[in-house]
Amino acid sequence: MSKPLVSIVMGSKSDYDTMKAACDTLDRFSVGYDVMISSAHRCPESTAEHARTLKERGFKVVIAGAGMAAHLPGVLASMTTLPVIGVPLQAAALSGLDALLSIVQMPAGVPVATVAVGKAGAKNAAVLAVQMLALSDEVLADRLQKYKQEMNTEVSAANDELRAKVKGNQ
Ligand code: RP5
Repeated sequence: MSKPLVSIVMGSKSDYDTMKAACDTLDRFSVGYDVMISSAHRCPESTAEHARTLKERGFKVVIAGAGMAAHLPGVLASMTTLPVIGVPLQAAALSGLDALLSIVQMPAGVPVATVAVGKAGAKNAAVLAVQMLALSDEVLADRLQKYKQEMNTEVSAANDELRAKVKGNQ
């Protein structure tokens, strides 16, 4: 595993079940990461300290997951020049729509690359981070190519299986 290049931050321990998909995906690509809980609302000072020192500690990309009034990705983006990928999480009453709107609607000049709500988003955040890192890493670029090929093969096998099982297809 390489030194940590991706900082994964989430607002609460209740977010980990979903954000684990980002950790697992980075593991699959053998990309080093650091994972932590830090809340923009409940511990703003340490969140700011983390954001301001990301670059000097060697991180290249940030993945931030949060639910409800999900300010964490935007707050981190406001204090670093590293790219920040925001993962809206399903929490409480509004099933993630609240977090999605909060994360995606950043004001001009402070982007957060917002992915899908929930586990698909957490996984895609990791794949997107790998794609960013692969711009200057041929080994990672090769791994991404193989990953796409594997997805292609899986869909093709599922298609063959379905077509063999369902009578209507001749
Ligand atoms: C957000 O509030 C967290 O990201 C979490 O998704 C949500 C609820 O947090 P808990 O009350 O479960 O700690 O800050």
